[in-house]
Amino acid sequence: MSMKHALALAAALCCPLLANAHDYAAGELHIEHPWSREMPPVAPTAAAYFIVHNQGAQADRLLGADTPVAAKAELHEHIHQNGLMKMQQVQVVEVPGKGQARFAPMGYHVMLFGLQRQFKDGERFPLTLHFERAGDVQVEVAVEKDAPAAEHH
Ligand SMILES: [Cu+2]
Repeated sequence: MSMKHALALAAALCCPLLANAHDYAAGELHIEHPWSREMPPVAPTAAAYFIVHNQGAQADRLLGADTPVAAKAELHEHIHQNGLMKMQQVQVVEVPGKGQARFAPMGYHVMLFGLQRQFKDGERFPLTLHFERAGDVQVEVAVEKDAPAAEHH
């Protein structure tokens, strides 16, 4: 392989990693960077995170989600109870008007059960979010080893 070809290949490999942040628009909603943490191959579940921004004045509500890669997807929250962290299913997550709903580790998440297989760092899988007003929004969830930088603040 010539030097020129090697450089072109390096560039082709570099850019999908740099263009890692991705987002989706649906009506007044903006869904920022859906991602999931890479799990061990034997893990029975995985969780998806994202931030829903609502630019409209009216609130919307996330009613549920589904994906072809898992048997079941549920909306979950983490709660403190008797000094323990546990998670439980919630029926809806409100996205306030001119506000946002954050899905992040130790908070709201979309819990995936019965995965066909665990995905690896760098892979993506489809997820459909069902909103009361905005309707169905299909996003791609980026699988990452570590939480994106935005999650640290
Ligand atoms: Cu959960």
